[in-house]
Amino acid sequence: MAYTITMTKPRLTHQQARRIKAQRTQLGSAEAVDGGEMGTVVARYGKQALVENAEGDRVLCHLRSHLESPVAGDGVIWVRSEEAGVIIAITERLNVLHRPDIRGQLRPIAANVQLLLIVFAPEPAPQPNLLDRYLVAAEHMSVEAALILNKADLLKDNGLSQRLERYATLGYRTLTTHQGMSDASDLANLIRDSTVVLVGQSGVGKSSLIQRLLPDASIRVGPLSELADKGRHTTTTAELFHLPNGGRLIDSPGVREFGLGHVTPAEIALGFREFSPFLGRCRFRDCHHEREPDCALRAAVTDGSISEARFESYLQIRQSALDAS
Ligand SMILES: Nc1nc2c(ncn2[C@@H]2O[C@H](COP(=O)(O)OP(=O)(O)OP(=O)(O)O)[C@@H](O)[C@H]2O)c(=O)[nH]1
Ligand SMILES: [Mg+2]
Ligand SMILES: [Zn+2]
Repeated sequence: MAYTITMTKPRLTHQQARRIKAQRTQLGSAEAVDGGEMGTVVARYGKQALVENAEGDRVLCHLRSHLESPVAGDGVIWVRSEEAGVIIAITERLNVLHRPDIRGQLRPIAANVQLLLIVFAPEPAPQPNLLDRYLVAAEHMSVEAALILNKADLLKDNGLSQRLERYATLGYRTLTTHQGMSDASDLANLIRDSTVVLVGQSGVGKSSLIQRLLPDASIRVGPLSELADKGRHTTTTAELFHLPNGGRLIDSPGVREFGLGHVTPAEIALGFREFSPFLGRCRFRDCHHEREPDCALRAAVTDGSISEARFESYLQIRQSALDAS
């Protein structure tokens, strides 16, 4: 299923976007906007959203049906009502991350993200091409991506460390870690003061990573045998957490299946950053990089500039995108 990105070009800072929003609300009434307060969506619970104001106070807000669905990380304008609040406008998004719900329908889950932290682990082992799919998504979203090999205490000689190393060679920031490591400064350094969303398969330890940074946060992690869902405290809704230094972490529910919807072969190729020197250099403009003569990409694989594993991964992702369309 798909984990896709829609993006508006990130030309504005979040603050600029908020300011401009005052002129361009979905409400269309500057007066009502003036009466509202700025806030950030911390989490969505069905038809309500937990909104945090500038002072850090949290209010459960109702949504207006004509508004786009607000998600964690969204800037909103809300007004107080009797016992709760009402969201009256959403600020223009810099970007938004989507994932499929249980019926396979794409839903937005996080907005205004600056770093996609792709978490993987020895258990559950990464699905084929999963990391590359996330990297295509990040590139497509114009968001930096970094990779975390978590649960390193479970590492066996299964090539995962080498895989992480290959991504580091491509210029991605990487980190190997596990929950037994008391020092979380490497993790904090990766995040600094940016807004980060953690993505990856269910059970790789995304929520556990947040818990290491924020031991006091009420975050649900770990096995709970009486629960039906294989005993996991699986994350069910994206939720935003603040770090003491200003960083913001959005935990997201893990995926079992993962695919990229609505992405063209050309966009997929752009998601493989080491391909870029070779793109557009094949003999045929519409080269599929399969059997065509004078294919610059395949030549780069032959001379070792592009790894065979990544090229295979590209072909597979492209094929599944074509199959899905
Ligand atoms: N051995 C080991 N287990 C870990 C580590 N980190 C987390 N776990 C365990 O892995 C299980 C899943 O951890 P979570 O943090 O809930 O995983 P998640 O990625 O948030 O999963 P979803 O919310 O379903 O997407 C829990 O039982 C954790 O205790 C680690 O570094 N080493
Ligand atoms: Mg979780
Ligand atoms: Zn080619």
